[in-house]
Amino acid sequence: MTLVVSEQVTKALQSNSPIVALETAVLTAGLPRTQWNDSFGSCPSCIDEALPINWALAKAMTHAVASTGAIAVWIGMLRGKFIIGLTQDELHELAHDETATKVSYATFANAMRQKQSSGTTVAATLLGCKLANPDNPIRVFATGGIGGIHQNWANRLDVSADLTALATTPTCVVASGAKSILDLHATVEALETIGVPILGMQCDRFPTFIENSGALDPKIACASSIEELANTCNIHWHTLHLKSAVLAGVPVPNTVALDRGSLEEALAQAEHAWLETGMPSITRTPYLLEALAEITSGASLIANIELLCNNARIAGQLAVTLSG
Ligand code: PSU
Ligand code: MN
Repeated sequence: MTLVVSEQVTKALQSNSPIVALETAVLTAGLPRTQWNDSFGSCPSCIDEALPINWALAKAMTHAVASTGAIAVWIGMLRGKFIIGLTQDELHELAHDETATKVSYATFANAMRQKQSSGTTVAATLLGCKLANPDNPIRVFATGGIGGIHQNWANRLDVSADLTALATTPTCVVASGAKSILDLHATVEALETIGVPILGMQCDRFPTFIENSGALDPKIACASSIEELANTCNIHWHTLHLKSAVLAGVPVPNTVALDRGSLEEALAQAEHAWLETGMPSITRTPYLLEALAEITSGASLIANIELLCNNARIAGQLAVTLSG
């Protein structure tokens, strides 16, 4: 058996208890495995500075979900097993495994055959939400930012399989939009094409991950409360019987947001440097995230951590509302 659904998840789905899926690519490929370093600035209060940053974040997101009364369900691949509902020990092993990178739809089967351990992207985690129970999938999933259509797509087509998964999985993804390293207008257009409603949480511009959105960012519909978001989800899936995802866009908390546009030049340089490496496209996002942390002397890391914890909490509230 290479697919494992934990008993807790099976029971929670049967009893319609609130649960929130969490992706592990953010742990294996999105954040450092080193401890907090004071050169980054002061450590966000939601994480334990004595632990490796990615592991501290895993604990903090679990706590943020639990604080709402929902259950955190980590999804990932450990030694070739696709596990929906990793135990604390399994999650610890994955977060500390230096060989673990990220798997998405296209790389999953091969990595599984080779019994690798790997974090799952939004796409692969959405697959887990569906496989947990095809008749009654996990309905809420929290992450930092979704993948989408990369810039300069006319020269080199690079479209994340996250979009493929969002088109075919009836789960609400709670995320801070997508990184400005993507072509955000093209990404939002593609989400419209594949039938994914986007609702900004008390905002009407597509959130741009760790940056404040600006007037030129894509305009989206606004939800003023969790209840409004939950109602839209219910209508989308249960009245209209649509099978696509709903995307909830939560802006990065104001106190840690970076100024929109301030990263543009540095990102263009990092993008260019990545192209020169000749590495496969799956390494593009992790490479750019690492470069960003360096360029911003840690400010991007602080914003990333804070938004991940905030999104986990809001996803927990949504799960509680949907199950009520
Ligand atoms: N956004 C982040 N950090 C990340 C990712 C996105 O801020 O680590 C990851 C997510 O797991 C997302 C994936 O699903 O990158 C998209 O990768 P790709 O473009 O290779 O599909
Ligand atoms: Mn890609």
